Amino acid sequence: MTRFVNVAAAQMGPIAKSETRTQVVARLIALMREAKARGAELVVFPELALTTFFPRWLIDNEAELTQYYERAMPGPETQALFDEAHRLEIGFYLGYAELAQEDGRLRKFNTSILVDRRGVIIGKYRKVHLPGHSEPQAGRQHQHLEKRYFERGNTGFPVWRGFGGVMGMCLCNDRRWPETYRVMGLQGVEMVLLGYNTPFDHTGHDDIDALTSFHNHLSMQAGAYQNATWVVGTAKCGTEEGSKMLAQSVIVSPSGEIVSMASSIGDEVITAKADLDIGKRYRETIFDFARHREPESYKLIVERKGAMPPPLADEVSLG
Ligand code: CDV
Repeated sequence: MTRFVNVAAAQMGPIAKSETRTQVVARLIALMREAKARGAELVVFPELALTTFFPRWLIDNEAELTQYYERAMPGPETQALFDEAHRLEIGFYLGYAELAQEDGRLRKFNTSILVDRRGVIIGKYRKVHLPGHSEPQAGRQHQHLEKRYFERGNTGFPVWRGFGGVMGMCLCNDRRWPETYRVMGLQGVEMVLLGYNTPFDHTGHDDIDALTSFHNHLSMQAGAYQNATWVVGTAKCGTEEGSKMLAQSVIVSPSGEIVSMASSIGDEVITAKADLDIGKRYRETIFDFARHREPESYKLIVERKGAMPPPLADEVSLG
């Protein structure tokens, strides 16, 4: 029997610093209703979808900083989103900044959750690959201080059964790392959900930054194809507090093809009827990991001391 997931990516335009959680949640609910009206059973929201992208600023005042984090999920302002999901019988992925009391201290994570069609959280992921810096960089118009405001996630990359398949999550910069997809691929992931906030000026090198859009799709299409999985990538985009951020949210098939893409730089829902068995066909042929992967050979490379091969003798003498 063919297994379909009607999935939506709910791209968001900018969230102003002055917008309240209640206002943002109202936007999320409007997008959720549209996704449902278009037949979706699962809707994917962006990374840090409840606030403006605050790592662009140096915020020294702890009380000001912690306003951007959620102490509980659902909390007083986000409960309405869960209630609406339950009422509509639609699941969702949501990225947010998490403040957790753990190991006897307050810990900060860049987190996403997977919520089922009853409005129950069935999975939580904490971002592993944190980009940017822990100290502000001189000369930058916008900082990127994720390493200051979050700890590296401690969940690894688990997968969850849900929506008739095997679901995985990651967040933004994770999508650029092959290990992200492969760790989930080795667990049989069939659909990877991810949200992103990608400023166009993120490296400070004009030639690299000009390829922001290309690298976004390249990473997700390669991750999808090489791991026989659907990938749903949802942007928060547009010009947010003076920072231009990439849109082009996509739904990518295990073939590596983009089957749906946002065309605006604002709030927009895109959908696809995702056949999970497309992935199965790739996993049983070209990417049959059990038959074709060669982990012993990879181990030999990893065990060699240092990532670079030793210098050639003539290179040494020329030095
Ligand atoms: N939020 C992010 O993780 N953004 C990064 C940028 C800074 C490179 C990204 O990979 O899109």
